[in-house]
Amino acid sequence: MLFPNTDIIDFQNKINESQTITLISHFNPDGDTIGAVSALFHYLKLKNKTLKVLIPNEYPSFLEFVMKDVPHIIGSKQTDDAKLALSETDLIICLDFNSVKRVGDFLQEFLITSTKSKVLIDHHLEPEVENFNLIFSNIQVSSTCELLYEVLLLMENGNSFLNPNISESLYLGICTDTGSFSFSCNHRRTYEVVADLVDNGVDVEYVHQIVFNTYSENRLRLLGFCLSERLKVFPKHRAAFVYLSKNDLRRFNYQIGDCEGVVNFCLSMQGIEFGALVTERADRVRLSFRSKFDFDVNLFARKYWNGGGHKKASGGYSFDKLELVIEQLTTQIETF
Ligand SMILES: [Mn+2]
Repeated sequence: MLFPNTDIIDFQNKINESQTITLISHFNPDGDTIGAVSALFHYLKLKNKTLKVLIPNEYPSFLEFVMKDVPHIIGSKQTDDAKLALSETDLIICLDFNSVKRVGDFLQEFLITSTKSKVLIDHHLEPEVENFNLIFSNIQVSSTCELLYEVLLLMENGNSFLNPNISESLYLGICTDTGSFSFSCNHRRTYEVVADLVDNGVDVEYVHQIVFNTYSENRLRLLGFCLSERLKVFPKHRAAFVYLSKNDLRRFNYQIGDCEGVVNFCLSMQGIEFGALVTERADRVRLSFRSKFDFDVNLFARKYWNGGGHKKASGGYSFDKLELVIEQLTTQIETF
């Protein structure tokens, strides 16, 4: 069994004793955190709970198809509602993050100081045990959605709890967090879970079209620009990165999510094992890292870039100027 029975019973009791439950995703939401929030929303709706869904900032539009039936609060826009969702609730369930920092600067204070019971369901390394009352953490699974499936299945004593909404949401998290089944998916169990989801209403081709084939013209041209004008390759060091300035983003009328996946193109080159994307944002420079094989980008992001994540996918940030960040990253690559 993945988790002790006592934890499952504890979670069940927490849900039973709560009338209002708040679900919260991480900042800069991806398919896994949104899929998990949406799946759990549909599951708890069947239990007649009053649900509040808190998304710290806007999610990319390709995730709208699972959120359209999920009433939600965007924390960065509806700040008062967001605070209320964390204070006037009986239970808070955090999905797909390991640290309260991941809900963003504005919300983390309210999440920490909220006296309500907090449950974490997540697959990132080293969850902050001190900040949660109950934790379901496993780093072997493909995604939080796969983990959530296991937790709900245990809660239901192995009986099916899936309907098309829950299945589609869980599938969304698994297919995005594995890059369409190309990484973090070496376990047989992932495919057993997916088989069950397909049996219960997922149209794989439809989800794939919606999630992966919905580039705007600007997004596609931005990708072309990244690869032809902003790609630096270090063949000797088996590394490559793409950088984008605020001006570059403006030129292509950047929308949230438009840089999704750009970093993976670095790794699509033969002989390149470390890839990064450096983007200049309003208040900081953001970095995402990817690796093939053994280089641990979680450690790398923790050590140098105020961040972390997984061994093969991580992120961080810096308050230095873009030029300086590029210089620092170049030096790091050349010294490794
Ligand atoms: Mn995830």
